[in-house]
Amino acid sequence: MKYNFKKIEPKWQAKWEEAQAFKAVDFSEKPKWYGLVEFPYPSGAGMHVGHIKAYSSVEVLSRKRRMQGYNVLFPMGFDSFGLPAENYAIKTNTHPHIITEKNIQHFKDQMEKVGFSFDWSREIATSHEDYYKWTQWIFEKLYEHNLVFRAKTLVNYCPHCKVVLSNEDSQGGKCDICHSDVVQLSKDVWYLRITQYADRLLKGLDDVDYPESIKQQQVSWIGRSTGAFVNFELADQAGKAVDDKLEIYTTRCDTLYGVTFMVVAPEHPILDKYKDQITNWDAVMNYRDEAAKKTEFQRTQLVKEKTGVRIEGLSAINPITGKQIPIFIADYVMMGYGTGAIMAVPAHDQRDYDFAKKFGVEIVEVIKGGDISKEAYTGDGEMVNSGFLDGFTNKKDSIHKMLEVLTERGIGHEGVQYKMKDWAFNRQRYWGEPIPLIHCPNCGTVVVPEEELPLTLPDVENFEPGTDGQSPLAKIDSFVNCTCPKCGGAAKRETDTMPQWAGSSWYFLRFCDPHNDRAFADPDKLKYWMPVDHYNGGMEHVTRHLLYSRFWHQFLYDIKEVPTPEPYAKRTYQGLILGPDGEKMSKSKGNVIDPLNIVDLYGADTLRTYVLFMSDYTAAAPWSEEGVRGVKRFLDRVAGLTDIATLEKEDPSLETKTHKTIKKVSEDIERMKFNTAIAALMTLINDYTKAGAITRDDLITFIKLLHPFAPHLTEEIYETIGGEGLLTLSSWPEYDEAKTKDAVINMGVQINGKVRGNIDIPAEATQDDAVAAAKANEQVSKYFEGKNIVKVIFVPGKILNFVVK
Ligand code: ANZ
Ligand code: ZN
Repeated sequence: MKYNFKKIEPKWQAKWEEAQAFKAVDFSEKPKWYGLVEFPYPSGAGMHVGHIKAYSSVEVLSRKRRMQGYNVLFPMGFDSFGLPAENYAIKTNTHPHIITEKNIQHFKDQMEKVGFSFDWSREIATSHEDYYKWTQWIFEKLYEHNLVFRAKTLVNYCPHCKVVLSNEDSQGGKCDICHSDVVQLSKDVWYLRITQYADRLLKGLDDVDYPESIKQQQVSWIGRSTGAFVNFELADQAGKAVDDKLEIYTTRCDTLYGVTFMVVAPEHPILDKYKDQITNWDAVMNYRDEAAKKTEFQRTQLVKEKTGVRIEGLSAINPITGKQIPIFIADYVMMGYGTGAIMAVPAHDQRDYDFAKKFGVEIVEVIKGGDISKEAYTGDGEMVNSGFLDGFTNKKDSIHKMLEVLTERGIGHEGVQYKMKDWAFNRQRYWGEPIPLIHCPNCGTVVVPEEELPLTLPDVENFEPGTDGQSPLAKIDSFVNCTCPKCGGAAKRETDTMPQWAGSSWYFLRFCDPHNDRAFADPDKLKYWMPVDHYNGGMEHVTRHLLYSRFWHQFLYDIKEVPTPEPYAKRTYQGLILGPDGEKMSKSKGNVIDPLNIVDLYGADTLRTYVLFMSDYTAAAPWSEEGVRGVKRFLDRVAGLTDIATLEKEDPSLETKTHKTIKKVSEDIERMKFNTAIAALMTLINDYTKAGAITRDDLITFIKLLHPFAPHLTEEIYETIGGEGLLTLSSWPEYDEAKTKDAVINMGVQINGKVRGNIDIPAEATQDDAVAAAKANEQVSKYFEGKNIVKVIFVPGKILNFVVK
C-alpha cells in the first residue's frame, strides 16, 4: 500500500514540535542520556547524504532512549566560523555573517524535513557573539594558566588560502582546505601548549569507550617515545675539546659504540654559535636556505636521496669510545623533534646508512645478524664491538645497561619525546574569533578584561587578507588601536583570529546550558548532563577535533570548570557513503546524491532507513537507487499492515517471532548494527504477511520497533488504529526471554548423509544434548551398532549428521 509521505511527514514534524516532544529537561528525575553528533559547518552546498548517515545513528538511539524512559539531550548547532564563508564573501562581496546565517537556515530547514529529533531550543552557532564570548573566555583561561605562548618559527603556510596551518591541518604536506602544497614561512605564532597534555591525552584513552582504531590513531599522532638524551663534547678540527656540548635524543643508546658521526638540523643554533670557527660557512648557509624551502613532509620521506654538508672546523667526541667524529648538517634531521641533533649509527639505521655511504663515513657494526656491506641491520642480535655491552642479546637489557652507565658518568639521562607539536592557534583571516589579547609597549601582552568580552569582530569592507600575510583586521585602525587595560597607555590589539577548531573544542558543554550569559554553562547543569554518553562522527576528525576538544576539556577539568575528566564516554564513527559508481562522492565526478531530492521522491522515512540499511554502519558502501526503492517498498508494506491487524487472540508461533524480533532489534540498535535490525523487521513482516492476520498488539509492537528509523509513517499508523498520544512518547517494547525461544524443535538425524530418524530437542540444545538425544533414540541408535562415530556435524536448530565407519 503506497502511503502519502508528502502529507504525513510535515504533519508529524509539526505535531512533535507542538508537543515539544524532544525537549531535554534540565534536572529531570529520569535518567539522563546525552547523544551527540558532530555539528556541521554550514556550507553553501547544504546537507550531504553523509550528514544524514552520521546523524541517523544517534537519532535512532535517542528515539529509542526516550521510549525507554530516559531524559534525552540530542542537540544540534553550527560550526559557523571558517574559511569557505570568507572566501565566498570575497568572491561575492557579501558579508560572511549574511552568508552564514542564510546557510544555517537552509541546513535547519533540511534537517527538519528529515525529521531528526533535535532539541532546537538549544541551537548554537560558534560565530554568534553570545557563543564566542565564551570561546574567548576559555582562551583567556588557557593564557592565564600559561598554556598560550608566542614564538617566531617556521610554520606551514598555505600560499593559496594565505593562512598559517597547524600540523594537524597540513598532514602529508597539503593544505586541508584547498589541498595545495604548503610552504615554510617564518612567522609569529600563538601556540596552545597541547604537548603539556600529551600524557593525559594518552592515559584518558584507558577510561573511554572508543573503537580501537580511533585510540590507535590518537596514540600514534601523539607519538610518545622513551629514549635518552646524551651529551657529545665538541672539539675543533684538530680534536681539541672546546668545552661545549651538543645534546642529542636517541631511542637507541645501546648502539652508542656504533656512532661514527653526528647530524644537526640545518636550523640548529650551534651553527651560528660557531660561525667564526666554521670554515665552510657559505656552503653551510646555502644548504640551510635550501632546506628552509622544504616542508617537514618533503624532508623526512625515507626514500629520498640523502643530502647534507659536513661542518668544517668543528667536530665531536663520542662520549663512550672517546673517538673524534665529524658533524654534518642534513635536512632529514628536524629542529622540532628531540634536540634537533642526532647521533648517527649507520650500521643500524637506514637513513644514517644511506648518508654514510654517500659521504664516505665509517660504518661500525655493533649488533650481529645482518650484512652491513649491503644495508643497515635494524633487527635484534648479539652486541659486538661494544665494550661492556659485548655479549648482550636483549635490546631492552642493553639500553638499560647503557642508560645506567651514561647516568653514572653524567653523560646522559633517560627522557621522553612526543611527535605531537604544540597547536599553532592563530589565523590571519577575518571570519573567526578575535584573539582577546592586547600588545602594550609598557606591559607586554595583556588579556582583554573579562567584562569586555566578547571582543566582537568589527565590520570590514574588504575581507581580502593582506599579501604580507596579515589579517584583514590589521587594516582597521579603530579595531587595532586601543588603550592598555593595565596601564591605560596606547596599545594595539592582536589582529589574528582563532582557527576553525576553536569553537568546536567545547560546544558539547554549551549545549548543557546554551543561553547562559553569566558562565559558559551552569556547573549544576554540567554535572547533570556530562559526560556525553555517545558521540558519533567522522574518522577524519580523530587527530584534530577529537584531540583538541579532549585537550580543552581536560584543561577545564583541571581548573575545576567541568565535572568529568573526559568529555565523551563513548565514540563511534560511520563509514563513507560512496557514489553509485563506487567512487568517493565529489562535485567534479558528478556522483553526489542530494538527500533532499531523495526526501522529495521517496520520503524522509525511506532516506533515514536506507542510509542505515545499506551496509554495516562503519563500512564504506556505494549508494544504490535500487536499494532506496527496496526500502520504500518495505515501508509501503508496513503501511498495509493495518489491513491484517484483525486477529483477536495472539497466535503462539507469531508471538515467538515477535519476541525474538524485539530482542534482536533492541540489541542490534545498541551495537550499532542497524542494518540487521532493519533486516529482522523485514523478516517479521514476511512472517506476518504469511500468517495473514495479526493482532493490534503485534502491529503496535512492530511500529514501535520501526519508529526510530521511520518515525513519520509509524506515528501515522498509530493514529489510524486509535493509538493514544504520540508514538514517539510511548514506551519501547519489552520482550519475554522465555517467549523468544521455540520451545521444542524437531530435528532430522542423518547418518552418513541419510535421514534415519527424528529427535525432539529444546531449541537451545547444544551438540552434546543433541548427540545424547540421538543415541537414546531407538530408530537412530541401531545405526551406531558395531560402528565408530568419526565425525559429528551439528548446526543448532538445523542439522545433526553423524559420519560413522
Ligand atoms: C640513534 C639511533 C640508532 C636511532 C638506531 C635510531 C635507530 P622515535 O622513535 O620516532 O622517537 N632522531 C632523533 N631526533 C631526531 C630529529 N630531530 N630528526 C630526525 N631524527 C631524529 O625516533 C627517535 C630516533 O630518531 C632517534 O634514535 C634518532 O635516531 C632519530 F639504530 O638515535 B636514533
Ligand atoms: Zn600597558
